[in-house]
Amino acid sequence: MEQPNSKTGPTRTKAKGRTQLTGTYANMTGQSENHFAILIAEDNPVSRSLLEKSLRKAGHEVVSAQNGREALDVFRKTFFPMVLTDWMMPEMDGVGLCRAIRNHLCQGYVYIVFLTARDSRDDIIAALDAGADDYLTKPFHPAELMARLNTGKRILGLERSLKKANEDIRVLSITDSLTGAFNRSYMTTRLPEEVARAKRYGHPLSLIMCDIDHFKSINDSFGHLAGDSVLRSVVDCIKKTIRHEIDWVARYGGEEFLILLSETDSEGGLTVAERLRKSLAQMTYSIDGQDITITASLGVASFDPSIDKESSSEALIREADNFLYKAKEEGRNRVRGRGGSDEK
Ligand code: GH3
Ligand code: MG
Ligand code: MG
Ligand code: MG
Repeated sequence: MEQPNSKTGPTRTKAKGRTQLTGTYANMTGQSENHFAILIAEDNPVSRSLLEKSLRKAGHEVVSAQNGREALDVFRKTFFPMVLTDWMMPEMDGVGLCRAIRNHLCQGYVYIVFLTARDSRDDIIAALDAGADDYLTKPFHPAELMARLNTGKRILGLERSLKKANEDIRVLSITDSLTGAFNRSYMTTRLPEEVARAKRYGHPLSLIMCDIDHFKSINDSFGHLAGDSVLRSVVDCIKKTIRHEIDWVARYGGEEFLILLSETDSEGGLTVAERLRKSLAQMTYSIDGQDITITASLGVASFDPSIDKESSSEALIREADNFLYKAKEEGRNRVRGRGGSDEK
C-alpha cells in the first residue's frame, strides 16, 4: 500500500466539475492515537462543507471528494481508515464506492458510514449488504454523528491494538530472549532463503560461526548471571560490527552465534570475522568489581558463485563449523576460513 506523500497529495482546485480535495496528506494514514483520517464522498457542496467543518473541529484530518469515483481514486492512492459517504452521487454512488473499497486490498480495516436521506428499511439493508458499518439518515445531528464515529474509533482502536500485539508476538517468535539476536528457528528459515537468493543472482555470501572461548570457566568463576550478561554484550558487539539491516546474527546454541554477511566473498568474510575477533577481545566486562575479558574463535564459510557450483545452508554451516573447529584446535582466539591467514 502506498504511503501518503506530497506527490500523491490532494490538490485544491476551484475549477467547476473537478475534484475538490481539501486537507493535507501529512499523517493521513490515521496513525494518531485518537483521531483518524477521514475520507468524505458527498456531491452536495453545502453538506460537504458542513461535514468537513464539524470533523475538523473534532480534530480529524479530512479529505473530501465530490462523488464515489473521485473518492475511490483518492482512496487507491492513500489509505483512509474511515470513510463517510453519501448515497446518491453522480458517476459512482455510495453503494458502488463501498463495494469497491471492500474489494480493494487494504492495509487495514476501513470503517464506512453512510450519510443519506434514504431511510427505508430496504435502503439500510442494501447499504449494510454492500459492506457499510453504520448508517445515518440526513438531516443528522452533529452530536449523533460524533457518537457514531466514536463507535468506529473503538473498532479501529481494537484493530490497531490487535495488529500491535501480533507484531509483538512475531518479533518475540524470532528473537532470542536473552541476547536479542535472532533465534535458531528464524535462522533455519532465513538462511536457506539467503543462499537461494545468492545462487539465483550469482552473488557471494559468507557465514561466520562464532564461539566464545572457555566460556564455561566464566560461568564457573562468576556465575550464570554474569555469563548471561557477557552473552548479551557479545551480541551487542556483533551487531555493531556488522552492517545494520543487511547482515544479521542468530544465536545458534549456548555461546555460539551465526552471522550472515550477504554480498560478501570469503576475503570480505575473513576481514569482518577478524575485525569482530579483535573487538570482542578488546571488550572488558566488569563483574563484581573485577574486569574480565573474553576471546572467541571464528570459522568463516563462503559461497562464491565463480567457484562453487552448488551450496546449501547445511553445507555452509558445516563448513563454518569445520573452520571453527580448526580455529579452536590451533589455539583459539583466531579466525579460520578459506585461504584464512595464520595470523592471530
Ligand atoms: P571452548 O573454548 O571449547 O568453546 O570452551 P567452552 O567452555 O566455551 O565450551 P563448552 O561447550 O564446553 O561450554 C559452553 C558453555 O556455555 C557451557 C554452558 O554452561 C554455557 N552456556 C550455554 N548457554 C548459556 C547461557 O544461556 N547462559 C550462560 N550463562 N551460559 C551458557
Ligand atoms: Mg447526494
Ligand atoms: Mg560452543
Ligand atoms: Mg565455547
